[in-house]
Amino acid sequence: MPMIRLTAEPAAIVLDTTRTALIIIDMQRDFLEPGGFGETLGNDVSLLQQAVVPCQTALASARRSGLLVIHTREGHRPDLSDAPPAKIARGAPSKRIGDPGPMGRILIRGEPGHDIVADLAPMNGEPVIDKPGKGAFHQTDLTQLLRNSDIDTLIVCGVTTEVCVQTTIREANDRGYRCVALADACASYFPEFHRVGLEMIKAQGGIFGWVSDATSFANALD
Ligand code: C5J
Repeated sequence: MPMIRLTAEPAAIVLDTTRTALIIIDMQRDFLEPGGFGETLGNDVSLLQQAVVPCQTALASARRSGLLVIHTREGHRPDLSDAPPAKIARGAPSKRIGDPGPMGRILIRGEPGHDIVADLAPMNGEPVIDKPGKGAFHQTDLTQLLRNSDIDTLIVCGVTTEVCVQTTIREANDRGYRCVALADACASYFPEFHRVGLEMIKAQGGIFGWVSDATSFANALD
């Protein structure tokens, strides 16, 4: 069996690469580029750029090693029928979900802002999960997809650390998956939340997962 040992905290983890998937969360223009959802909420979107190269490192290694690679995108149907009114109404953004912006309608499927950034574009055959919520399991077919590929471990990266990355890891943990967050391949608009978000995952002996980094992941695979 193609077993590898990945350096991680709170302890190293042994993975079967045939049962491990890399899941890249919401590396979309709407979160990483000016004029999208992230900026309408008042965030400095440049802070998320630092996750791009580590995500590329993890992605290239996963592809070379034949791991299942899954991409996710947060967004809604054009008629907003899948968007909870409470989500649309929340906060005091400069533009709300569905409003027109420089990259098309904010957080709407099919609009330029909803696309994954060019540096991490999915390849043909890599599943892309469109999710209306923060967690990748909520109202998606991710469970079935993982079951069909006999996956037991998720390597998780993307944005933002304490929102969609952590929500997905919590959901996955409760469903019995082992999750490893790649610290440098995740990012937040709030550096402190990024740090503490990762601490939360690995505290108490790994209460809901492990934390590693993109280079360690690539070294373990290559
Ligand atoms: C947020 C996400 N932060 N992808 N979404 O609203 O983390």
